[in-house]
Amino acid sequence: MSTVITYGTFDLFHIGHLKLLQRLRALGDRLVVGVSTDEFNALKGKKTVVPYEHRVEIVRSVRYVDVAFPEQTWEQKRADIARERATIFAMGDDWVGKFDDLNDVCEVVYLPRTQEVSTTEIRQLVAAL
Ligand code: C2G
Repeated sequence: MSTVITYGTFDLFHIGHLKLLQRLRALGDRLVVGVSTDEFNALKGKKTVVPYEHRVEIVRSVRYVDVAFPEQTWEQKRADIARERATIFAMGDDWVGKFDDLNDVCEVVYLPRTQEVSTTEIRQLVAAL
């Protein structure tokens, strides 16, 4: 049983998020996802539109996701990896290199982002309506 673990805000859930989760699930038998809480996003300096409770429920409902849990700190990843017995930590490649320090406890993988879509672009398009 190989568990893949990833993290994200998943604000205004879009095809880029879906394609990432789909590809991550294909790397193992199980996919667990840490969804950034509103408080943690404030810490990241990231403004969100959709509240955490909705974002985590949407991620939890995606067919590729087995478990979704709150991401509240940068430091919780090692404990999460141990708890979930994750063998692969994976993110989109906008994070390439940022989590290589985890490679003593699991494989670290960065997958290409889906081009032409982002939460920021969606916000700009909606604002221009
Ligand atoms: N992503 C993607 N393609 C896009 C947009 C996002 O593959 N067009 C990926 C990102 O690379 C990331 C995941 O989808 O792996 C979630 O993206 P965000 O919600 O923007 O996540 P972020 O706010 O970067 O949070 O501790 C890690 C952080 O919590 C990551």
